[in-house]
Amino acid sequence: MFDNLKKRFGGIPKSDREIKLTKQALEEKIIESLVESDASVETAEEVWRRMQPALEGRSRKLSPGDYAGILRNAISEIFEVQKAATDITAVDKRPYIILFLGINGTGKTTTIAKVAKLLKDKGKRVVIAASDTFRAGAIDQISIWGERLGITVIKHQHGSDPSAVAFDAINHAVARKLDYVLIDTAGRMQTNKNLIEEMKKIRRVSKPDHTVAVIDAMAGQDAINQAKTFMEQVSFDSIIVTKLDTDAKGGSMITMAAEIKKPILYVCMGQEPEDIMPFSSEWFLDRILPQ
Ligand SMILES: Nc1nc2c(ncn2[C@@H]2O[C@H](COP(=O)(O)OP(=O)(O)O)[C@@H](O)[C@H]2O)c(=O)[nH]1
Ligand SMILES: [Mg+2]
Repeated sequence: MFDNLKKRFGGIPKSDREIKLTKQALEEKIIESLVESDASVETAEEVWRRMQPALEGRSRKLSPGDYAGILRNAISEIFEVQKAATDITAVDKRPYIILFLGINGTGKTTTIAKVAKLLKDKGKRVVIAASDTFRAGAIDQISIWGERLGITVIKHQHGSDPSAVAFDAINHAVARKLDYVLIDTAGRMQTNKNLIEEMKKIRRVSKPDHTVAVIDAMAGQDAINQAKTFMEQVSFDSIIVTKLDTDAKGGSMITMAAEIKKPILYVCMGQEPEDIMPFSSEWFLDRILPQ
């Protein structure tokens, strides 16, 4: 995981001798490492800019340890946005309604199964709204997860109004005093006006307590642009990043923090319900930086 970034960062000062790089050469190497690992140019420049106060006033010699520490602090600052993260597994309101948004195929449905299992394992009572009525097979897919996990899925027919499904699931939860309603939705391209309008309607009708954008780590820079466009149309509160078990390079996660400025709640690394874990920036930094 993130080997690309780690290798690049690790290769910057290969020895104490090499650390006598000119400032310009160091800048080039840092920015190149980040951009080659899917961070945006703006984010890479922000990391470099945040390194400046620590680099200024130092002698030209910098040990590899110093360099790693300065880089770590700069990226940590960008992840301060994590302080705003909500622990969605420990909330007071009941039912707590979570709406999941994202482009097609990013892993929304699988992520809902994972979050549902996480909640169930904590003793919470959950219902899922099969509000992806658009894609053929979507209702079956979420129903199979529901059966596997022992969680009720509220569904209507293929092609029916997704907002009505969400509405029914919420009523189901209220009547039975359930703890959570997780709303699955159809993947939509930010360019598809009808689907965006439909999304806004689901939001209006379901009045979610929390909206999660599910973003595929493999999508790189493109994923960030998608999320940004989403936010302009339908705002969201936090991010879940999927597919970290693939060869995602990791730079896009720094861009998410820097440019989307929403906390990453969980990361997913596989196709099974247990392949999810809470995100921590310390965990991430340990994986991308040389020790
Ligand atoms: N390797 C891997 N595959 C995932 C992960 N999350 C989802 N997938 C797969 O990605 C594909 C699309 O997932 P799905 O949940 O249907 O996406 P949706 O269209 O956003 O609902 C499926 O084949 C999932 O098994 C993950 O964390 N890692
Ligand atoms: Mg789906």
